[in-house]
Amino acid sequence: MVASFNTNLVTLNGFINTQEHKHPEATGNLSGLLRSVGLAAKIVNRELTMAGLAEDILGETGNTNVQGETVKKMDVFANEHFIAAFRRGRRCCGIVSEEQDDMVVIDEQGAQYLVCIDPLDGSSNIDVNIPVGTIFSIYKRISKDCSVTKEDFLQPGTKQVAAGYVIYSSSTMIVYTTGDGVNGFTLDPAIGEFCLSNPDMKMPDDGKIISCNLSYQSEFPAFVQKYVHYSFEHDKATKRPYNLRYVGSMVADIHRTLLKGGVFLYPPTTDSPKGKLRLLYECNPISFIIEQAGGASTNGKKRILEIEPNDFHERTPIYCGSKNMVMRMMDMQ
Ligand code: P6P
Repeated sequence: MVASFNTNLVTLNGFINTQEHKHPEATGNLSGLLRSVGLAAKIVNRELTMAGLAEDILGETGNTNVQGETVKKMDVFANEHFIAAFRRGRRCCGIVSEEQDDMVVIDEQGAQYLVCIDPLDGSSNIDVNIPVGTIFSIYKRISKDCSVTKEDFLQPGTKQVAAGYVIYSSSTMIVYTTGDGVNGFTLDPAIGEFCLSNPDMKMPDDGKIISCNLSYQSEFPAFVQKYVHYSFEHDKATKRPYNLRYVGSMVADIHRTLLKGGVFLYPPTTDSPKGKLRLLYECNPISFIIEQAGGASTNGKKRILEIEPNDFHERTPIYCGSKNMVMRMMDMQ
């Protein structure tokens, strides 16, 4: 008998090419930008897997970022390598990064795309080997015949042309959408390729997991406290009590929610009255993914994607996940 081999390997670059060919008007520039994400993700992944052993890459830089948060050395490493990859790829005209106070203007004639990015979200968890992630959002510029402007970055999330995350965990994956569903690719380190492992990802309409930092429970809005209480009541018919799962690394919590269903909540707290998570490079890209996978994502009043941003680093409350669970929570307002 002739041995059969799995030859239908779909790599990230192959998938990007296939998606491009579905759109005759495509110029290939978005494809090039997505390939830059894949390259930078492999570079960051390599450094992270050695972080425990490499000289002087763990720990803190002694600096704080625009958020006033302690900057980890891996934050700086990831930020620099993603920005360098976008510059080398020559398809990007500007970047807003969690690690940069102001936007990075790239003088690339003809480049039509801009990127909002959290280069290494959850990096405070690196030293204890908890999964971390990169979150990215891609827009087309609206300004013309000039350098990229602040207004180019302050478009609502509905204008995103692509968004995704990299999760650096027991395996490293890229999950992204260009508005035509969500697909997940797992890095095969033996061949150095991200390979299609989770085609057409769909979030369950219901779930039994609530993901939230309950340390702040007493500070939550009344409807959220009511929902948390509802989650822990005993009722077999509605699969309650729900399980509480909270990693404290957004990409890890969102990835589990995408695969298993559930809700992820970061409500306003006393310390973060507008919520802790950032709109441009955390909540918008994650919300695009979640909606494309059939879930819901709101700030309690409107879809996250419909928020008109005013500032690069503005924050928002976020209630997202399985649509039936999010809707039930909103009905408690
Ligand atoms: P808390 C990590 O610092 C982060 O930005 C997200 O990845 C995560 O979801 C959240 O903050 C955790 O915040 O207040 O629960 O530690």
